[in-house]
Amino acid sequence: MADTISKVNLLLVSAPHNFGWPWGKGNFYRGFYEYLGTGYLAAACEREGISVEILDAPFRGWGPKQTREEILKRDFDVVGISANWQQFFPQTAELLNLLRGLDKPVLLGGHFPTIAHKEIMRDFPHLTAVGIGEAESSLPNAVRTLASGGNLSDVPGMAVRAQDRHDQIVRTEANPLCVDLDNLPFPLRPQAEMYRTNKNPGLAAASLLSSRGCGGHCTFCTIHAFQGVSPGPRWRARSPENVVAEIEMLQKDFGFTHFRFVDEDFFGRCPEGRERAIEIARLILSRGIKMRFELYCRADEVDPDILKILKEAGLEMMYLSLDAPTEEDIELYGKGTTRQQMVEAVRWVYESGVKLAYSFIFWHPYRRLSDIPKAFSIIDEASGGNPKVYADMLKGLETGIISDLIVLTGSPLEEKIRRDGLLRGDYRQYTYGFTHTSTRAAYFFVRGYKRIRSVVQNLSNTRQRPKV
Ligand code: B12
Ligand code: SF4
Repeated sequence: MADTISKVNLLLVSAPHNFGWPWGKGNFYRGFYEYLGTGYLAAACEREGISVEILDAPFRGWGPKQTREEILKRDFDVVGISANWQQFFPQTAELLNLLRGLDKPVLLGGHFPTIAHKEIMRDFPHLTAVGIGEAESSLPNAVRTLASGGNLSDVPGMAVRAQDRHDQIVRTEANPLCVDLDNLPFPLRPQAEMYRTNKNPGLAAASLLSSRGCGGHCTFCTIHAFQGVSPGPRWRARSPENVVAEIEMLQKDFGFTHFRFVDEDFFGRCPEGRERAIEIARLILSRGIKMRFELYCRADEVDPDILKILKEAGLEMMYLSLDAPTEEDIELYGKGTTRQQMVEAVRWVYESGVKLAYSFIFWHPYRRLSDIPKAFSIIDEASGGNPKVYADMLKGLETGIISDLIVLTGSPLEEKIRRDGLLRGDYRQYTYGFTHTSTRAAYFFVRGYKRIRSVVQNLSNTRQRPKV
């Protein structure tokens, strides 16, 4: 058996991305954040004796056609495609269509395929299966089963066509969520050198995932639809020792000095989570590790004391998902954060000297034009009315005021907007109407501006793209 296993080759592909620029044909987005899903899966498969090659299409800037060509150049038994983002699903769909007729099993996985597995299996009849949820335990099992000519209907965590039920799409029970994250092997990083030497210094970072899941309940988010497929606690964390051991390995083996925590909820919305964050900082300091890092966080988790020790340990930038610019939006988005917490979080990060970044989800179907002036009031209040501080704080705004609500399949907001008769499109990509006609006009005006701006940015990015 061991011999058979050692001969199994899995090709893991990160599906191509394109932000949908109006003149972006053939201009595929080069993912600047290192994606860890394929690395974790590759490490789990290798531990089971399966040999794995990773193709990182977003970083290479490959579109669906080129990705297909690269896939066909390789020798493999099973191809697994990682397609987390609903926003990028059009490119995944194109790739899947181009792979019709491939005489090897094709698996798909990630956030969006987990949530929309029924529709995807229906629309792509040549797809062998969709992996459901986190797949460190199910993927090796599936690959081994396929390579030995077996059927996936007995493998946990798969959506398959049941041959004994007229190819009806059925989902096998998913394994429980992995709680002991320290037991997972560190993700493989065959592209580490490319990320480390990215010509844009802000992007030359290694991603780190120190926890999984989130204790929040934002109504635009799909984290609970994704994780709800497997039993287990919603937030799970690695120990500080395990996180710091990975940092040390990344420094020693690859020379990384810049890191980005990509946790959905670094602090876990609980006292143990905050204590863990402090312990990570203490360990970095006590071991004399010289590093810079950045992280995302909710406004209700910012604390000046934790900020202080994290900054000493190298925290360089904190990205606050403020999301809701008005009281009504806090309610609509289910943020569970008060306006006061947002104001304080912005002020504390700014005063700590850590670089402040934040975003709002401004456009949504229920927006009133009279909300526009309110959008900046949180920042105004955080600045204490000081025009220089206000101007400085505004620099942290990431596309902010002009960013749209993306209605994600499986999110609580999808249901509400559908009930209100405002949802357009289908499970792949939704748009929506507005309840106020004046908002509609303003939205299209801003969208026109945004398009022009993205074309300008696109042109300058094209010039600055790293050679890979
Ligand atoms: C890095 C990142 C990005 C990077 C992408 C970089 C890259 N090179 O690809 C960037 C910054 C571009 C990005 C952008 C966006 N992102 Co983002 N991003 C992430 C983030 C923080 C980390 C991804 C990661 O490394 N995860 C760690 C791995 C281990 O987890 P995983 O991907 O889930 O993988 C597991 C399973 O999914 C499964 N699996 C994965 N692949 C496969 C393949 C097979 C074959 C199988 C069987 C299983 C399987 O097994 C894996 C191991 O357990 C996640 C949050 C998170 N922590 O996951 C959000 C996340 C993926 N992003 C999200 C969103 C919403 C966005 C944006 C839409 C945000 C916005 N409003 O603009 C944009 C999309 C672009 C756009 N505007 O059109 C959502 C996805 C929601 C959805 N349903 O689509 C997430 C989940 C965050 C959230 N909770 O809302 N993002
Ligand atoms: S805090 Fe982030 S990950 Fe958590 S529910 Fe809200 S949007 Fe989703």
